[in-house]
Amino acid sequence: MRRIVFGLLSTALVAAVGAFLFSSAATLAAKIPSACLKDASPTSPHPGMAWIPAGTFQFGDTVYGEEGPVVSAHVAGFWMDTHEVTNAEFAAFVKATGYVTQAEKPVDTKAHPDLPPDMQKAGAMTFIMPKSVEGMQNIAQWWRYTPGANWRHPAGPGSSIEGHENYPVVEITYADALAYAKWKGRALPTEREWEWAARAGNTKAGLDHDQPKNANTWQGIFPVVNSDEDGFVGLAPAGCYPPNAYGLHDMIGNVWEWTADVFVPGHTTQEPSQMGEARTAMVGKSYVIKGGSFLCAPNYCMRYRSGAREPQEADLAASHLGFRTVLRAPGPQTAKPERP
Ligand SMILES: [Ca+2]
Ligand SMILES: [Ca+2]
Repeated sequence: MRRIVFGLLSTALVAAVGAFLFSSAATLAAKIPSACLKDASPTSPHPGMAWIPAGTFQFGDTVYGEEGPVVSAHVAGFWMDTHEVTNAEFAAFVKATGYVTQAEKPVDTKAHPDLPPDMQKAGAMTFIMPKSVEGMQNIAQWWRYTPGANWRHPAGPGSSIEGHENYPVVEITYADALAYAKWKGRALPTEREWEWAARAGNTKAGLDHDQPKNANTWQGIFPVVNSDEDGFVGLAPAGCYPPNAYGLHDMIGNVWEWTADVFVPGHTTQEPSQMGEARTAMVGKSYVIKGGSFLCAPNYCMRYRSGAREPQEADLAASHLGFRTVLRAPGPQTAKPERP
């Protein structure tokens, strides 16, 4: 399966991240300390979550083929994390449960029998900023499968999350994100829920095509020139940019975010047949990821939009991909405080 990894990457990982990201940590920390995370919902009955009201909206966009057609969609109200899940939050989960992420374990060669030896080792995808590129078709010029890369060592052996407690956790597979969500008594958002939350009440499609000013994306010519106008050449701590109208930070940019939906190209007018909690991480499946990352640039991967989407192989972790959770529970008028 993973012999097609780079094929999938050409669509699933066209945004891209990096090793340089953590090597430049000192520079980033000097600019804005690892402390941007703020609780945007201090009075919420579900701490760290904001209420997303029910709504009907135009689901999808028209920039890339897989985003269309734009269809009408309805979602019920739900609670959503105001931030991408952080290293500190994921560490608490691991400490409590002893959970071991997929990137920390050898690859399942029964599921992926044709992998070259290096890709059979435990590891994950890391972004390496090249000095130059020959065309943009071969994404192996900036993406690399790195043995030893995982959430504790996002850029591979020698890298660390020490001092990055407020940064979004990365190198997380779909199963890892789902395990965390279940431990919290929550779920991963459906694509519809995620997109509606990112719209923050705007029911129209296609009104957010411009590169956002208040989000961590890539300014300059990807992947060789990053002018750093938004303050971060790499990942930012969660919550450094203003929240949207629903109180959600970094829905657009910073890290891509897993959703619960199996990826199929394009939208249909039917609700996905596999909607709901019964879905599990299926080997060989790709899931929809949303929001773009700090590697999305105007010249490549204009996916810093609410309607943008990409497939991501379920069991392949990457350094530009994280997640946040949702809670399907009564709204703020009737909600009871969550038990600690
Ligand atoms: Ca940036
Ligand atoms: Ca994000």
